[in-house]
Amino acid sequence: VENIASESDFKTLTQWLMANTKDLELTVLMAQLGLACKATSRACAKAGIAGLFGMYGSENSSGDEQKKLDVLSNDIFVNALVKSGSCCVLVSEENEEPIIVPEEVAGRFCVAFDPLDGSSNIDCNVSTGTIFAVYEKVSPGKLGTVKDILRTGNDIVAAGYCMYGAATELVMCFKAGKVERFALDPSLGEFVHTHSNVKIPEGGGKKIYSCNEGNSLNWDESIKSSIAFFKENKYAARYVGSMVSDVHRTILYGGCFIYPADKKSPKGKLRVLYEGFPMALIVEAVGGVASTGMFNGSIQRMLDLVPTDIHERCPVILGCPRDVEIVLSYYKKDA
Ligand code: P6P
Repeated sequence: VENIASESDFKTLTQWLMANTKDLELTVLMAQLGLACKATSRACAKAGIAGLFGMYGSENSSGDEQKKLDVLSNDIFVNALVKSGSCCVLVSEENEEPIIVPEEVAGRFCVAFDPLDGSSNIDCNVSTGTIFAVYEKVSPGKLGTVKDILRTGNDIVAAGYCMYGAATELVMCFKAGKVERFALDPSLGEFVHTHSNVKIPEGGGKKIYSCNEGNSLNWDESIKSSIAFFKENKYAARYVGSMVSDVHRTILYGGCFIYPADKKSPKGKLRVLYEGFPMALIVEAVGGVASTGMFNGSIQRMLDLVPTDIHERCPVILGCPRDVEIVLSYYKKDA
């Protein structure tokens, strides 16, 4: 898909949203998410100068040591989303409990987000990202409840991620919509629309597998056989350790990204609401496949899960159909 922006003719995220969303509250919500991504990109870029590297000195919901940038990015997103007037429930990786937005400033949407996913990479300047998924509340009245967000991934109305890399790129889609790519022009302070209707390479693209092989002793036999197959078939191994970066490369180049359940983490490591689901919506929209592999006794399409806890984990096997089907074939054979 060719780049649709040029120095003399470009469309900003706000212009694109106004032209493509008829729902004002959703337009404002997505514009506020874009603003928070810009502010987070700026914080990451100046962290070395502003003394924002290093630990904050507390733990998050997963018991992970919080970095200063984890806390700052989370505050940026929570403030931007509450101020949007479009949200009623917020779920963040950084907050143990859901944030129920006060009725007087509440709106129709529920947002699950990881404000700075892969932040363990930030102090050595390796790319990180923000991941988000948006639901529309279903409970009556203006006050949201956690039930409005503990729902199947099929109810998600919009999802996306922002990658803080050499360029800051925002990739998003509305349910059943096309995947759109925007690149931040820092000199304009605007996300510029660069690609529309992004698709994973036809035929599966580059032979790349992406996983943390440090966990291989704990893997089940199906995953071990799958990775052995990729090695025997001359696949390249690529693993950044930031889900946004590994998924962005998978979407654009092809291949697959795998974070399976294993003996140490029987439900996998990645979170359903703000890692698995948003990435699954995007991957399916670009023509890929997003599965949990064998999970709770059956091979599940990721978006069909119904989480019961806001920080629930799930195994992630996503990418081009060619490679995900190889992994699922081993699960079917070993079942
Ligand atoms: P590991 C980052 O902590 C993260 O949540 C994802 O961004 C990434 O894909 C994964 O965990 C990396 O986990 O165990 O390989 O360090």
